[in-house]
Amino acid sequence: MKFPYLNSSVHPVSHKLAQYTCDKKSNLAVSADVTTAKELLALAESVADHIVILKTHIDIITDFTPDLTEKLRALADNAGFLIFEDRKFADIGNTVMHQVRDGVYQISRWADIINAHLLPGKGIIDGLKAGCQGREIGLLLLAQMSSKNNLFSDSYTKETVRTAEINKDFVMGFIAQEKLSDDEDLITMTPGVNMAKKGDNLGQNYHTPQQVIQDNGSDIVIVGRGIYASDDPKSAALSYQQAAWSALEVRNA
Ligand code: 5BU
Repeated sequence: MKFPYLNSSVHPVSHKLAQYTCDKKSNLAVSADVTTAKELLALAESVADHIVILKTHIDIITDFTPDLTEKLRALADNAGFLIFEDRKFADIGNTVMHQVRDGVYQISRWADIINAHLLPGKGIIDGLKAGCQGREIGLLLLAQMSSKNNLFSDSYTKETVRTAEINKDFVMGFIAQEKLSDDEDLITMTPGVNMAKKGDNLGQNYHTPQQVIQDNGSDIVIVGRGIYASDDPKSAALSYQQAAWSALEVRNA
């Protein structure tokens, strides 16, 4: 199995992710886009055995208290998955430093992975790094998006890749629709994955785990509604886990 990213140069969060991936035979992230603390905890518990990442949008939780992220943190450590807060930071360094560290959510106290647009320039990386002092956190840069008619140009994507490659002390990889860098230390995670639908009516585009992992060379599939909106999220998570893992095995054969 080649997914491991276990070179010594790899980001410590990627290293941990690779260990979970190999132990659990899973390259699945669940996007837990539910809106109450109770639903989020119940979903996390039901899919815990099948995932290596739980992706949150903590600001859509209507009844947030720090107790929620404490419980998620404990569950993640016990069940062996990482927490990725999909906040998509996009401001100047000083502002994102506060946004990741302070406010209601205090993201850097509990998340393992965060992400950002490089649009404001390199200062966003430095600001987030400053706000994440004291805990091991990996940053994913948004190099491509799944949505229809998005404004990512090829040159913007290329510049994002280049910037990731020279900031590997904090940047662990990309959110993208395909593998973009030859640097094996950088990991690619792909949202917009669903085995039953081609898209939604608000601009989302879907691909299958096979297309994303086997054909496009990504490492991790991120699945939201395909799992949490199904009648049985646990068995849906198992199906996506098996599909994404077989695709990875075929790719690496
Ligand atoms: P879905 O229910 O599987 O469509 O949810 C996809 C999730 O991934 C959702 O939380 C989005 O905010 C997130 N996402 C995405 O869909 N596409 C992107 O390019 C990025 C994030 Br970046």
